[in-house]
Amino acid sequence: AGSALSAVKKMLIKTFCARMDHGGCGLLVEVENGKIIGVKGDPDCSLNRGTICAKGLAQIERLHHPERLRHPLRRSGAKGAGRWEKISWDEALALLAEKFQERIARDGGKSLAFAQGTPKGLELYLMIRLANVLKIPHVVTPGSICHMPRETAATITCGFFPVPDYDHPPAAVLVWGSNLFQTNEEGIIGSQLRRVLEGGAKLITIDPRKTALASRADLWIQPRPGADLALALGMLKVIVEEGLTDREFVEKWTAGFPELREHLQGYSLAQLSAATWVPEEKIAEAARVYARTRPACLQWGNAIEHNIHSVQTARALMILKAVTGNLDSPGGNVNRPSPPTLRPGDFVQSKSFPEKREKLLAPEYRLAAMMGFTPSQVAVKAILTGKPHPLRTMYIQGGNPLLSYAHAAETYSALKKLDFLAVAEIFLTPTAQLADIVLPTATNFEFDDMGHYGLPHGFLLARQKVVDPPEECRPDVLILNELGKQCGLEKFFWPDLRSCLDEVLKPAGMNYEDFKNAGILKGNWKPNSYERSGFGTPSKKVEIYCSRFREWGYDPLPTYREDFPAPGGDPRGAGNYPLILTSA
Ligand SMILES: Nc1nc2c(c(=O)[nH]1)N[C@H]1C(S)=C(S)[C@@H](COP(=O)(O)OP(=O)(O)OC[C@H]3O[C@@H](n4cnc5c(=O)[nH]c(N)nc54)[C@H](O)[C@@H]3O)O[C@H]1N2
Ligand SMILES: Nc1nc2c(c(=O)[nH]1)N[C@H]1C(S)=C(S)[C@@H](COP(=O)(O)OP(=O)(O)OC[C@H]3O[C@@H](n4cnc5c(=O)[nH]c(N)nc54)[C@H](O)[C@@H]3O)O[C@H]1N2
Ligand SMILES: [Mo]
Repeated sequence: AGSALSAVKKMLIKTFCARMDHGGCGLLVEVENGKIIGVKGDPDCSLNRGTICAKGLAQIERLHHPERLRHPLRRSGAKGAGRWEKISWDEALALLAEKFQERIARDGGKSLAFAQGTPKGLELYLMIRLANVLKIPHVVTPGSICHMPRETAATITCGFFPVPDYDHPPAAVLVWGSNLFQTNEEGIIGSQLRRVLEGGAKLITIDPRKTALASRADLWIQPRPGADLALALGMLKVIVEEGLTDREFVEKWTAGFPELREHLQGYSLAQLSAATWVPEEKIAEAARVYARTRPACLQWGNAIEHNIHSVQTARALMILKAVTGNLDSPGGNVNRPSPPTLRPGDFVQSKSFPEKREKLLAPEYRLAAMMGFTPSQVAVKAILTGKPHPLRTMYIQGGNPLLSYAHAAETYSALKKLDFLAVAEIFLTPTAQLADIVLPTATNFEFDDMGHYGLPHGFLLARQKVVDPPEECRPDVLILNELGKQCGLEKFFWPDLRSCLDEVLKPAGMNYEDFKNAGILKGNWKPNSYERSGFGTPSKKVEIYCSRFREWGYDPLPTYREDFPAPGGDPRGAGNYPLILTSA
């Protein structure tokens, strides 16, 4: 038995999780004869300290799944009929490059769009780079319901995206529309929060659903779905009117507090309570606990972005952090600078395409335009109506719009109406089933990657390769790199993936080998950075009152209106529509 065992080649490789969310857990991956046989949390990783979630554990099953795509495919029957023929990579890439160039020759590429779902690593940035150097303005993402409302609201209000600081443990945590234990949203690991709670921090949870977090909360607030803005205004009203603000910070570092005070006088707590279904005393209690317990951190989640006034809700929560003195102070929500790698703007070659903003499909969506993406529904409507102009060719990577966009029937008609659709996937999803060609991708553990490039949480993780991908599966980044070269843009692309990774790491004075050894690369964080240079806004202060919003015709202060569309036109959903649907 001993000699048989020694013939088996076993290895334990350290890497980081990716792709089922924004990633972050350090992992120990056990490999035997080139196959992954075990995955566990890395006890030495400072982020997860050995924990791992269900998604992390399911990776082996996912990588070895019998239904995984293993060959490039071309449709051989009608669209969606499920008949395919295998083609070679050379054929697939040549066809794709030809379809891109055909569009560019016809209308400058106006009718060509790229699309991605949840970003997973470097591949979204490479997609934007390819689009920019081809001068294609449309990169379609679900950003309008994921992350972008919070990012724009935060950037406009204080100049950075604040992240929870669980390292200097907060004494209270306000979890607002986040299901962190199951989702590890934005690379913040649920077990980081759990450790803080085990250390005795108070917990307030705001969620219509009794989540695991809600069941252990000191105070669980169960609002009417979508009423978060009214609830935030109610808490602000109590904090301001009971004098629970951090006076020194408000005086020195905020602009527009007097306007806020006056604005809040326009609401009664009774009215906000009716709008939110939360009793007045509970709104007041949540406000008092959050404002009086220092430091307190706000763990916000995706739920606040799944409603019609997401940016204003995020603005109200930004103001909540600021007036209580929890913005950029240890144990609150802090400004973690990125490590000194190649800046995303440089990586995507934004200077190759300065006129992008004018060419966007929907420049009237100013905040989306500011972030440079096309909201998904704008693209769907352009395909269906030809307005403001048609989209005819689409390349989708790492996304399944048929399931993840609103209005599946409309999305289905749109995808079917395209002249040409290519989908890069690991499975033949409902979206991929509507494609003209399908490209089988390699995925995490199967190539060198870094995570999560471009996410503003202040660190970068070396997601090193563990095993070879199935023979014909290729990483998205390599597909895009190859497409760029086939479109005659060699000078913007690399001989191989390592050269690309090395270029990103160069400003940090290292290459990918050094990075693998380091594991984590952190930005140089110092608390209260505003004391040195002010906040990154025109006034150098936290802009409670936002004059840029006023100029653009948006509410300069977060404003709740009774006439926001609600189910059945009745905020209580009475009459014909007694139920409210919400999703997690
Ligand atoms: N009703 C409802 N709709 C929602 C949401 C909700 O909560 N409720 N959430 C919204 C949010 S926040 C988001 S971000 C979107 C997500 O929208 P999508 O990203 O479109 O949805 P996913 O199902 O995550 O699709 C990701 C796809 O990527 C594939 N994939 C995994 N790894 C790789 C890889 O390495 N390369 C490639 N090419 N493919 C890969 C997976 O097989 C999967 O099919 O959905 C949004 N839509
Ligand atoms: N298992 C798993 N993990 C994932 C993903 C996945 O698809 N599956 N997707 C990843 C992605 S792309 C994202 S963006 C994140 C999202 O992760 P999270 O930010 O945690 O968001 P959700 O889980 O969609 O919703 C969080 C909570 O909001 C509650 N909620 C619903 N409606 C409302 C409301 O109106 N107000 C309030 N206050 N709460 C409400 C829900 O009950 C839920 O418990 O997860 C990432 N991680
Ligand atoms: Mo998301």
